[in-house]
Amino acid sequence: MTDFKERVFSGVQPTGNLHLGNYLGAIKRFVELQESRDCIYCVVDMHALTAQLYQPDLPAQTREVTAAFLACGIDPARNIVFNQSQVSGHAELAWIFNCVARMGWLGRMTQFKEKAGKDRENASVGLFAYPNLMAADILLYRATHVPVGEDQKQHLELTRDIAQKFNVDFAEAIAGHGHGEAYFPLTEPLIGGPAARVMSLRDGSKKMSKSDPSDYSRINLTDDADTIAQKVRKAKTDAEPLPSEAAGLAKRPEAENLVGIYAALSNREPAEVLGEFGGSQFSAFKGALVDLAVDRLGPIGAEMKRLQADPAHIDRVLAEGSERAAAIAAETIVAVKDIVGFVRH
Ligand code: AQP
Repeated sequence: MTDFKERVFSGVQPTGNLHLGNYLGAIKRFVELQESRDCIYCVVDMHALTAQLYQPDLPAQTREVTAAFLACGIDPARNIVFNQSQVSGHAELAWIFNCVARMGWLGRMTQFKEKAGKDRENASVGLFAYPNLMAADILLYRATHVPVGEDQKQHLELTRDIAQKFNVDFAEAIAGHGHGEAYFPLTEPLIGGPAARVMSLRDGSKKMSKSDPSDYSRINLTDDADTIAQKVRKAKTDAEPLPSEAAGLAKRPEAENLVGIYAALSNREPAEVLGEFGGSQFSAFKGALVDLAVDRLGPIGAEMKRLQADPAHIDRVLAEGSERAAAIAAETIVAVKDIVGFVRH
């Protein structure tokens, strides 16, 4: 099998309201991975159009996600930080993947079903084809690992299906152009930990989400200490005290969610958290969670605001990152055009 250089890629949509789920499920893990891997982190602005076409705040939201990356500790000198629309290879490869992926594959995507809702006829073609663009984002850099939240698992499986079909259907051309047995890696998702799926603070059966109409359902990265405290205190819970062991969280989604958030913020396992708080009432546990959340998120929110006050600096980071990303992307696009059979002049 072809050996691929280890490379991490992941993205976040600039659709506003960056929240604790985005941080614990994705950005915090991006920061950890930069210690050991070659990483590319992207603000996926083209994806942002799939849900709502005209977004006057898109530039500010793009800078907000970039500021969050930097404020959380991603170093743009060691990693590549850029916005998707500035590297044309994403759109070029996505078109080829539109022709690789099958309608049936995309029709099974649960995120499309959820986001399109009952009015499917009115959903944009972009929302339907979103997973193909996501596969292009990842495979343009022939990334081997993608840290994401649990909600993206199915899209990662589709990315592997696309890579596999491309490798098989073009096997002769791939070998003929000197790329060995496979041109694209079968990318591994990196999903895990106690916060792979952070749930809404108002309803333990729904994931915490940017688009939830209730601001009390999520903790935003820019919330101040008072707002965080209010949201945690109002978070839905049940009447029982916390159990002493993780098995006792079964069928208690709200308790499980708050314990998972505490564990992820303190870099511990839920069992250890319950070792400390088992038997406590929620009022006491919520107090400790407020202190921890304010301690961890306060500096991030403050640094985001500081960075956002200097948009020119953020734009320079994105411009430099886009140039470095484009250099890697160009190699893939040249190779893919050769493999597919487009005549180059
Ligand atoms: N609730 C969550 N728990 C853990 N991880 C999460 N992620 C999102 N929500 C949670 C992860 O954050 C990364 C960036 O997500 P995105 O920008 O692609 O947006 P999304 O997955 O569509 O989720 P949002 O933020 O909730 O937006 P909407 O409301 O539009 O659905 C991804 O790695 C994602 O897994």
